[in-house]
Amino acid sequence: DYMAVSKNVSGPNKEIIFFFNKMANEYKQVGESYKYVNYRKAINTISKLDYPLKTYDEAIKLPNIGKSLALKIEEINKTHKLSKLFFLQNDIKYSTLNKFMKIYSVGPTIAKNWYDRGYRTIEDIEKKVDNLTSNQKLGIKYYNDWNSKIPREEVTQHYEFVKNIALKEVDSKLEIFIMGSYRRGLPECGDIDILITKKNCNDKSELAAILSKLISRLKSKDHNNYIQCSLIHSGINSKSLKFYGGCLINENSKCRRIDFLMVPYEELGASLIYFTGNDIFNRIIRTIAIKKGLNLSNIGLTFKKTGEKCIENSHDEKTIFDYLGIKYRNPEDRNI
Ligand code: DCP
Ligand code: MG
Ligand code: MN
Repeated sequence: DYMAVSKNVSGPNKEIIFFFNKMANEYKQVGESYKYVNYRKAINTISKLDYPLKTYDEAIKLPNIGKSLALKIEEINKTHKLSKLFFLQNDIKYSTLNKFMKIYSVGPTIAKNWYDRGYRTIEDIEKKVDNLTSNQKLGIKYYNDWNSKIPREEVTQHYEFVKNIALKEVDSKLEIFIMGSYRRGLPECGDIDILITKKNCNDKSELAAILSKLISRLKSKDHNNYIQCSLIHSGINSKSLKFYGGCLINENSKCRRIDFLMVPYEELGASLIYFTGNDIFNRIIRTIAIKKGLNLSNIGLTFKKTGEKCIENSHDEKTIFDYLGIKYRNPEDRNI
């Protein structure tokens, strides 16, 4: 099987999975993607076991588990703690970098530079950094809001709200999907991911105009300035048509991060796969494609050698799974 799924978060190894999840998230947060992926792969291995994993010797034999992770498994079983996690969470440098990287549009290089200049708090950054980009300023303004998870029910409200306006005020032939962690069925989401296409329309300039119109409707007073700020609005000259920003569903709510992706109808299938994720699932399915001499991207499936399309119109996901020779997987089973 190309990836039996980690449903066993309550299974016999839930404590190990709990700690490994925390480690993965720590590393993801500071941009150490190699370690992040290693932890996710280990979690995937461990969650498939139907017996409790106890010792180093048992653990080291498993796929995706090397010496360092096997040692940690034994430590968790013996002490019900993980010293490395405790260390990361209490290390001043590490936790400061982590804090800075939670500002939208701040990566490891900038965070480290600020740390080396002696800055330690968000207030330091606000007062002492004089070359903040406008996105970083928004990241600071909405620091708490954008670092809070959104309950699933609220994401549903946003989706219904946006869909209604798009269909009634922009174009009734639009197809609007809610993507990301929401489509994978998770109870809370980091942001709101919306995918839009127009049935049988592959004309990029028409799609760009539709996206601009939708965003301006959503910014308007008629809708209580639902969209409060813009981070990225990329148009016809860029690889993909997208808008990233902040939005407010009602006065009592927090400002939420929202990502719109507008795609040609022929790219819908590949876009659905890409934008559903999760990121690890995307890596796995792309690796499967590569092994078959194919290249899967968010725009479609192509032959690696010639770059030609494998499927003329790929507006559904199943066609792509079929072509790759793998069983279709429901979005809820893509939480790897
Ligand atoms: N994606 C990806 N690689 C990235 C970023 C995104 O493959 N570096 C894809 C997979 C993600 C999807 O886009 O699932 C949406 O991206 P998000 O960052 O919004 O992630 P999720 O919606 O999965 O999680 P969250 O609840 O944190 O938003
Ligand atoms: Mg998301
Ligand atoms: Mn997103």
